[in-house]
Amino acid sequence: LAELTYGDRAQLQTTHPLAAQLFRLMEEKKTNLCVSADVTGCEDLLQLADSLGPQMCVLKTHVDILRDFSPAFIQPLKDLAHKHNFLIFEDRKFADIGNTVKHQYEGGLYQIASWSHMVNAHAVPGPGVVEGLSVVGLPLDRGCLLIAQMSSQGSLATGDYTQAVVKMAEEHSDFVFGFISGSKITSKPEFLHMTPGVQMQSEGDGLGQQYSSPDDVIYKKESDVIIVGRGILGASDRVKAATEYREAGWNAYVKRLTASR
Ligand code: UP6
Repeated sequence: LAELTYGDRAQLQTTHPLAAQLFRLMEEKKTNLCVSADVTGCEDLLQLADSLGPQMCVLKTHVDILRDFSPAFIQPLKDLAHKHNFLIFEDRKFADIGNTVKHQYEGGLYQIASWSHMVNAHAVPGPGVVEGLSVVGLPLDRGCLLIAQMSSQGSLATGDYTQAVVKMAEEHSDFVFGFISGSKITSKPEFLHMTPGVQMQSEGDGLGQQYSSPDDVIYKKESDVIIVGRGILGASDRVKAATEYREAGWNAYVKRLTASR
């Protein structure tokens, strides 16, 4: 069966506008790179978003590691997402009862729902976590990824758990549009797979992280998006490194399409 392009999948995705937008922008911009902007200062993050913006489809944040977060940081970040045509993904990994995640998503210091196009959640609490988030996110046309597998050594998210996450996603496909996973875990083409733990130089970080190459992740494991943090952030020339990851990810995608034809 010939593999569908990101553009084909944008057209198939008729129920989730944000997912369709992401597939479309990946096709147009020719990138399946998500940069994990794990820096601890707002200025550094904005600088990163501006300089690497042209290379990526998604910018992933951990706002709670910013030492100088203030609400004034959000508008410039949104402006950069618009300028460079990327989506913002706050990697919050929600994991509480529906009523609590609703507050964590909408309120508090960070007001995540007001600026992050997409968020993610653990399925551990059961479907209430998705339902709580979607009360806030659906009216804003936001989207959610469920964490079905993790890149860290000894992760408990495997086997039957992963399968149960797929089922939960399918039952909430108005809001959930994909997965954090190491590989493709559903054949339904409207779902997107994003994979962290990607680096070309290293095999791990001594704290349980395990790395695979862009080619392994996109070509062999048939995921859709590579998430790269320290592979880019740790390079002496971050723009050059991001360009290399972008090309490696895209070439692996083209190779997968070609192999299926
Ligand atoms: N992340 C993982 N593995 C997962 C889920 N999320 O590494 O299973 C996140 C981390 C970090 C990024 O929180 O922000 O992806 C990976 O960064 P790195 O490329 O520097 O290892």
